[in-house]
Amino acid sequence: MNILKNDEAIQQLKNAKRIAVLTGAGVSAESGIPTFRGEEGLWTKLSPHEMASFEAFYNNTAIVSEWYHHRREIIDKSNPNPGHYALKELQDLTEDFSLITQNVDGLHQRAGSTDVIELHGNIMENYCINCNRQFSHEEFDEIYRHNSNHIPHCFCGGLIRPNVVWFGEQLPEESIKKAYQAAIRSEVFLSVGTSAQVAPASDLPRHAKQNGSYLIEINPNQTAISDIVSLRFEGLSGDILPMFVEDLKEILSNNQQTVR
Ligand code: BJW
Ligand code: ZN
Repeated sequence: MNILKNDEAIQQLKNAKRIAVLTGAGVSAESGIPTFRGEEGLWTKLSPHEMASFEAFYNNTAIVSEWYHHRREIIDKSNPNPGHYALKELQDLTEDFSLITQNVDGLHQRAGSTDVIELHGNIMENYCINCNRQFSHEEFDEIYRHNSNHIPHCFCGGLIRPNVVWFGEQLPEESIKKAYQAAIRSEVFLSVGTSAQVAPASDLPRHAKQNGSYLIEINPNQTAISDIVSLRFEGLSGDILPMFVEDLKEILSNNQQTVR
C-alpha cells in the first residue's frame, strides 16, 4: 500500500460531506460467495445470458431455479465480511452517505447498513410471474423442497421467479433514480469489487466523475473504469475498506481533540 495514496484517499473522505459507494460481487467474495466473471467466477462455466435472462428461466426453468436455489444456500450459510462492516461504519461517519449495490445477497443489510439501494434486486425474494404474489424466502423454500421437478409454481399455477434483474430487464425505477442522484451529488465516489461491465450500474462512476466527484476504485484487478479513476487501490475490499475507516476515525478523533 502506498502511504501517500492512502493519505490522499483519507483526506478526500474526511473532507467530503457526500459520499456514494457502488459495490459489486467482489465485496462478497471474501464471504465465500462466488463472483460472476474472472477465474473463480460463476460464469467461467456458465454463460451469463444462458442463466441470467428471462428466456433462460422460461425455457430451462428447472436448471435456472436450481442454480438460484444453490446460490441461496451458499448465501444463507455465509456472513458479512470486514468490508461490509467497514461500509456500515463509513455510513455512520458520513453526513450524506449512499450505498448502491449490484449484489443480490443482502449482506450489506446484514452488516447493519441502512437505506441500501439494490439495483439488481434481492435473491431471497421471489414472486409469481402470473399474479405477482410475493413469496418470502421461507415460503418459497417450502414450495421448492416439496416439488420434485424443481419447477416452482404459485397457487395460481404461474411460475415463481427470483426478484432479481436479468439481462434485458429494466432496473427498479426508484433505485436507479436514487443511484443517479447519489452519484451526481457525491463529492467522493467509491467503486468497490465490480468489474463495471454491466450497464446502467457501470455508468454511475462516470456520471459521478463528470459531475466533479473524486473517484476511487478498490479492486485487485483492472476494470472497465480503471483508466478514469482518480485513485486506484489494488487489493481486497475486506483489507482496504477497514483500513480507510480506521484511519478516518483516527483523524476525526485527533481533530476533535485539537478543537477542544
Ligand atoms: C474483488 C474481490 C475482493 C474479486 N475485493 N474486489 C448489448 C446486448 C444486450 C444488452 C446490452 C448490450 N449492451 C448493453 C446491454 C445492457 C445490459 C448490459 O450491460 N450488458 C453488458 C454485459 C454488455 N444490461 C442490462 O440488460 C440491464 N438492463 C438494462 O440495461 O435495461 C434497459 C434495457 C432493456 C432492454 C434492452 C436494452 C436495455 C440489466 C442488467 C442486469 C444484470 N444482472 C446480473 C444478474 C443478477 C441476478 C443474479 O444474481 O443472478 O447482475 S448480471 C451480473 O453482473 C449481476 C451483477 O450484479 C452484475 C455485475 O457484476 P459485478 O458485480 O461487477 O461482478 P463481476 O463478477 O463482474 O466482477 C467482480 C469484481 O470483483 C472483479 O472486478 C474482481 O476483480 C473483483 N474482486 N474479489 C474487491 N475481495
Ligand atoms: Zn400466482
